[in-house]
Amino acid sequence: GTETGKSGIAVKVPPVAHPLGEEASEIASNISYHAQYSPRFSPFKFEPEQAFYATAESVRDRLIKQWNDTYLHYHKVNPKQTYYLSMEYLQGRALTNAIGNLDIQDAYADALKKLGHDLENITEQERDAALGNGGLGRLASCFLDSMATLNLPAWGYGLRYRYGLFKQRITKAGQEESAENWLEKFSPWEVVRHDIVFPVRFFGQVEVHPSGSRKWVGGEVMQAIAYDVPIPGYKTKNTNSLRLWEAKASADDFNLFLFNDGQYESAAQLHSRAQQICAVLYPGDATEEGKLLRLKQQFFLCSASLQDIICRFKERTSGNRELDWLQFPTKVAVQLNDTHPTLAIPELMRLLMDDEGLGWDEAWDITSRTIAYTNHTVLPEALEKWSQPVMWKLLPRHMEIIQEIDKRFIEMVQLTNPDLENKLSGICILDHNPQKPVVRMANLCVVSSHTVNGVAQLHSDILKSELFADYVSIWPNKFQNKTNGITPRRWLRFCSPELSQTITKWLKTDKWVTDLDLLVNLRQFADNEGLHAEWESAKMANKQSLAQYILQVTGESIDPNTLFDIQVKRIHEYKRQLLNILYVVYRYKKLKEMTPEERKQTTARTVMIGGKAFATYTNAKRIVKLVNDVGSVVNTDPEVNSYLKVVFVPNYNVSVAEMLIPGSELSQHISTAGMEASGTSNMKFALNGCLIIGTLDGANVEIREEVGEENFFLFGATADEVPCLRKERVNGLFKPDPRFEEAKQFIRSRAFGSYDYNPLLDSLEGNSGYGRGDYFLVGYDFPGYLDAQERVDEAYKDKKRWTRMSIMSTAGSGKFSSDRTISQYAKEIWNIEECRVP
Ligand code: 4GP
Repeated sequence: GTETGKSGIAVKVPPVAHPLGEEASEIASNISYHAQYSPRFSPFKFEPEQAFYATAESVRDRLIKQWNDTYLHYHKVNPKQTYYLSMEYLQGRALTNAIGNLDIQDAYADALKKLGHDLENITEQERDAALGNGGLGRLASCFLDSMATLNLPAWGYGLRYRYGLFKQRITKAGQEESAENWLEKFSPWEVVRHDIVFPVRFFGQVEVHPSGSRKWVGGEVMQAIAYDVPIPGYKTKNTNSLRLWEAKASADDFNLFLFNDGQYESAAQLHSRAQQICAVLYPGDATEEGKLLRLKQQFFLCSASLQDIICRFKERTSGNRELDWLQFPTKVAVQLNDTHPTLAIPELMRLLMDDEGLGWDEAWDITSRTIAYTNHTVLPEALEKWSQPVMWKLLPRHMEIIQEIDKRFIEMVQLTNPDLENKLSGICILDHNPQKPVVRMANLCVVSSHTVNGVAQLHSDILKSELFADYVSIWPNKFQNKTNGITPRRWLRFCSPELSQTITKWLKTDKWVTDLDLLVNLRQFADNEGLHAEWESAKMANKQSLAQYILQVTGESIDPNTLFDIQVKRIHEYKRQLLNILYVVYRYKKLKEMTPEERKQTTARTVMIGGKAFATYTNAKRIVKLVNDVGSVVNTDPEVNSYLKVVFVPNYNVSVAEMLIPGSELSQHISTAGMEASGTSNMKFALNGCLIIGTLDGANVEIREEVGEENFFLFGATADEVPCLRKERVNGLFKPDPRFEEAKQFIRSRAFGSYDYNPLLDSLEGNSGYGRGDYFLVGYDFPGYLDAQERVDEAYKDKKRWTRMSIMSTAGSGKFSSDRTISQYAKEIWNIEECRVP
């Protein structure tokens, strides 16, 4: 073998043999093999990057065997299988996870050491697969991990975006975005399936045959080609698939004549249009541009996935002479991750009727028994509505089908629920508003799915009492709750090995990794000094690594003896990063007013805020800039900076989260009540022994119940108070707390540089130019938040008490394993069972 030394000159890699264990030496030779024979890089290079790819390929070799076995086993047993349709997956890095799930960490570490590398260092070479925006995408990835770990026959379907979520850089001007080219080199995890290709049509027209049957013809046809990513379960053979589609035009669509004529672009028109489809992840927030492209992406995912599902259904039941289509819902469950894949509904109807020759009633019965829908947000701007004219143009046959679904729904309501007659215009699917006729995707989902669920109890209650209230009287049993969860593998076992070891030692078992409820047994040691010492030392080690990381990416040195206070998530006004930074400003001002002696009595804090702002979301970008500007002043103020520091953590993503969360002590989940459907980072923080300051919103409610209210810093209006408070605010009936005014005034006085923050701060006034009159109730919640922050400071001064609270947080996090969530989906929505590979 050959390796490059520090000088960059090729050197001989020593032959691998003892004293490595058998497994480690086999691994080492496999890695060397890939470094030399997988033709990816020039030979004679074995720097960390090459070592990463070679290592990943060797891990993939192992996965492929069990992956194939899993496929064959499912094929043979032919169980009912779930297909999770999602436009987003935030997979992050895969190497640590794969090695950990295969339980070969030590052997890999040894093997790499022998080859002159360090496993940890190697894993950092991997680019994050960031094919999602935030919570919804990361949830999908946690779900995949649980499905495999629970040996469930369940696959994910998504799109293979060329560019994932943008990279964020912070400059003097604030956030700068650039393309995230995660496939710049290649992904060692994906396997292209050249034999899995389906045609997907756009545009065209509907042809009616004399028999009355209808067929969608013409338009343009793209090819969907499958790229599979293995999803290994933890310590099990079962390895599921995430199938990502990529679009391409077929060779016939290349016009050689035009090309030879020098018309290069026209020659390859369809090819370049195909490339656009999977070029970028849609930013997910409301923008006008790219609407048609986004719709194409959604349809592309739905059509390719359903053709594939149907194909598999036919293959697996081919023993039967005649296909019994009514068996379809007993073999297939399709879960829609929000409304983005709604077109799966009319597409399944179309495939069953137009291609398979079924009648409407049969097709409808099959479709509605197959599909279920999860709602992830009640924000009105996120509820998808597609223009009817655009839909008629792009998907004429689907629009006919949607029209028919709507017509039958209306007739059904008139017949069975005549009292809802006056509500019909709100609950039917097509909104015929002459100015802006649209298709309401959430309504289509509710009408067509057998089950609709929210993602935390409070959110599911709000769906039933508000957003979907009128449907509840039609279908009282259609609505469920499935409180979100997170995978304990990535979010504790692998990202915090020190704390994991401590937990395993005290519980005398590592079974908690797949049975997270076992964590409650930590409660009996909550006051044990021995555990306290180990707990504190594990947390301190994590804080030190985090400090190291912060120094490396921001140049700021932070003190691990201060309270590490973190808020990381997409920047959005409803998540109220502005409340956080306003309080920091207030705290800074008070520190300035204190005597040096008084300052010494305070709890020293390092406040870290991170997250990406959507590129055209002006206020979100202003918030990013404000955090950075406040940091520049506070961190360079010698009077104060040993008591308060403010760091903006750039380019927040899955691997940054894996660094931050283990080192956190306090984390902020402070959305306006009723607006955060669930939140999932709150679960990750709590699991890592981090205390939460938060509102009664989303899953916070359940976390507080589980960890105990004395271990949660609660503040703020409740969801049912919010509407009334908003009215009062707009009508000038609310008198803001002077401390809130003081904080805003301090920023308006340009204490943090010359940038004009007035437009941002005006959004917090009763009657602002923004027009929403502090819609997010920052002013109302400010005093309660201050009070909660004071309680945090007090608690932190008492180290014993804090450590106890930290242990209790972890101990109370069992419920938030995505294994629990997925088991509930499997039982209560999908009706699928474990299918373990022997
Ligand atoms: C998010 C919700 O905002 C978050 O509360 C929830 O935890 C997460 O889904 C998973 O259910 N929604 C989105 C989105 O990310 O794009 O709507």
